[in-house]
Amino acid sequence: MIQIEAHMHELYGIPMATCARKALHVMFEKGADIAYREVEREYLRTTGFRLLNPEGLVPVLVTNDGHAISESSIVMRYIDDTFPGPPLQPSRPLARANMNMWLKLVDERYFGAIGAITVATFIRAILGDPLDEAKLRAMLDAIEDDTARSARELPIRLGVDAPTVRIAIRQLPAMLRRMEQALEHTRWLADDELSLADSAVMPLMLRLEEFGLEALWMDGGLPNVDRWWQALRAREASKRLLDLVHADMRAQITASADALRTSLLSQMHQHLG
Ligand SMILES: N[C@@H](CCC(=O)N[C@@H](CS)C(=O)NCC(=O)O)C(=O)O
Repeated sequence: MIQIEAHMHELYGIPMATCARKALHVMFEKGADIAYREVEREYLRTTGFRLLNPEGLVPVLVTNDGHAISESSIVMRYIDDTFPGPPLQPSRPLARANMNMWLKLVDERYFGAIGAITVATFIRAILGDPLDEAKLRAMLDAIEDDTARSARELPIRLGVDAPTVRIAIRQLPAMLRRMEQALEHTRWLADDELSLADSAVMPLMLRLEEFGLEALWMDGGLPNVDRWWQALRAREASKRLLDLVHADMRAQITASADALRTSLLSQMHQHLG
């Protein structure tokens, strides 16, 4: 049962979820006084949580005066807008446009790509072999949005042969190439100062690392991405985010990609060109 402390912002997440990590990273970068409420996936189905977000998804930020804000990019902007600390949305129009472009790409393309691979490996493994149909039904029934529901089902049934995974195998190398190019001109993704763009991409890179796919940028082919990742990972905010890793879940995520890693790496390397 969640105990709500009065007069304190609260950020809801589930363990190691990519979109919750976006908001958490911003919260840590800002040093924002927000309580992190980590709940289990099942809690997202409760009436109480649906009152906070009818979509049943995290992250949700509940403000100290009781307003609930969802959608990771909106939560990130809200935290940056309302808390003191270094601004994470550049004021220079071009840098701000760059940042907005990264947020859009992550929301509309790259989050779905990493999600497809996560579902085809880790979530598929959770549902067992042979597939636990009742558990799958319950998981799908809990997804409010029709598009998100059908995006979930196919990679569970087909694994890496699902069309969305085939697309992800092209999109994630495209993301890395785009990062490499951007980082030729600026120290961080959107600007010479860290911005929300870096916090938005960070959890996707963490997930690639959790899958054991870091050779994609570490083999010398993407030196700017490698430098950026080392610098980002070394930040205090990133360390605090990594403190929230569940070692057993991380091991499960990595293991779920074991049999596929060589093939994923070789296909993605081809798309890196
Ligand atoms: N567009 C939303 C996506 C939110 C979303 O899909 N959240 C996932 C975690 S990354 C979730 O809550 N999943 C619930 C589940 O897997 O049952 C955002 O960026 O916040």
